[in-house]
Amino acid sequence: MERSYIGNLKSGEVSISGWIYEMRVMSKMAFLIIRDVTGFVQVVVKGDELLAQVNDLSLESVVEIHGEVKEANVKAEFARSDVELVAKEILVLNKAEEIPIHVNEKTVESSLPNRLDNRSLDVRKPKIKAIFDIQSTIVNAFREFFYKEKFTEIQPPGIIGTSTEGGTDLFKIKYFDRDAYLAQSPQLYKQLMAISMEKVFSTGPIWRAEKHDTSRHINEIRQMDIEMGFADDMDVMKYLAASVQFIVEKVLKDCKKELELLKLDLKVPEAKYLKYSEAIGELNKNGFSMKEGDDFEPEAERKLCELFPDTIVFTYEWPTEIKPFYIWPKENGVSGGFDALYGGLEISSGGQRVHKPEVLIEQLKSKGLNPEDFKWYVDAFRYGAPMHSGWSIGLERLTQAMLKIDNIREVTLFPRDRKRLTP
Ligand code: AMO
Repeated sequence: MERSYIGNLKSGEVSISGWIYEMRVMSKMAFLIIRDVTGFVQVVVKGDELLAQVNDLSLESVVEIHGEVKEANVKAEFARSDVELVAKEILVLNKAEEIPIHVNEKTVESSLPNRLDNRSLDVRKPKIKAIFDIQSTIVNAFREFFYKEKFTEIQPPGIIGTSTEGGTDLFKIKYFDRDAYLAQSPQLYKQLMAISMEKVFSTGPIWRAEKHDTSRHINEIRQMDIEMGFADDMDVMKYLAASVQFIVEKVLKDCKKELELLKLDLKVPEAKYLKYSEAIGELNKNGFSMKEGDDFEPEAERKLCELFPDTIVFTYEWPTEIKPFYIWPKENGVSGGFDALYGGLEISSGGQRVHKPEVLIEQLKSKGLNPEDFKWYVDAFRYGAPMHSGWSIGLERLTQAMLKIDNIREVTLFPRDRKRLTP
């Protein structure tokens, strides 16, 4: 018999396949809750032979069940409330051993390290799956938005010969007889494409050898980047606000069930644009004592988001000295660099770039870098490079901010941090 999905069951004889999420076995009857990708359904098991079979089963075993769909009034958590299945035949496709973490959310929660060690089981929980269903919608919506805006998706390299974001937090690897590094960002490559193709975007993993151990840092990050010719910092900040608003609208529309499961009241954010000096002024009015040239500590980022709730707070015209070499120096020590804060976190940074080789060489030197190491990059700007700007959103940070989740590892399928390299 052809497989039916649980979400589509209406009436008659069917065959379903899935995992055993819950089992209640009594002397004359058993109730199973079976899960597949479309939902949960209660299966009623009667008769000595079937009951003996169920007695030998375990949670999360994979089964195929043939039976009759009946109208019902089911009260089990997650399960379809309108129908149940009366079992006629149970085929055990793969019996599960005793599971190391709880999958059924009615039971005690397992610790995060334990859950991450068993991620394949962990995502079987509806609330955990909901996080990654929403994350999938986020990436898809990001792509959809920039396709609609006529950007080209590019595939920058993951192995690079020179640092892009400064030398300290690179993972060094052996590349045949040379040293190479894992890319910290698609930065230099997306710029080379923007000065030729004008509008580009990318999504992909990058690596940072930062020795942080916090709830918002990981060492392998998924970045969603754009880069755009003939655009300044304000132009791309507007794109950032519009794309995040589009992403949130899409999640609100397509992930209603998931948002409900996570008990989230998500709102489409507004955008607020503050010059760096204005942001410092706001913070100092609210008990901080910051001075020009200071970077924002996490408390300052949280405070700015508190002052402007449900808002993407842009801080722009950051001091040139604390922004990377590729950020355009405007006048009076102020740069074309910006950050975007949302839900208490920095979700993105970006800026207008240096598109003139002589300025680029000066900038590299002023940051203690050797222009010779960047020759291929600097030279590209000699052959007709328009002004250009861009940014990068950390996918995990955006998910964390939208879903109000404390630890970034919760929104990373297989986090890579200082201690964790498996699974
Ligand atoms: P930046 O280094 O600020 O800028 O990174 C951009 C965004 O990526 C995310 N991110 C991280 N998320 C979690 N853990 C980390 N260790 C981590 N590091 C970065 C954040 C951050 O805002 N090339 C520039 C961007 C540009 O100018 O276009 C860059 O990578 O959300």
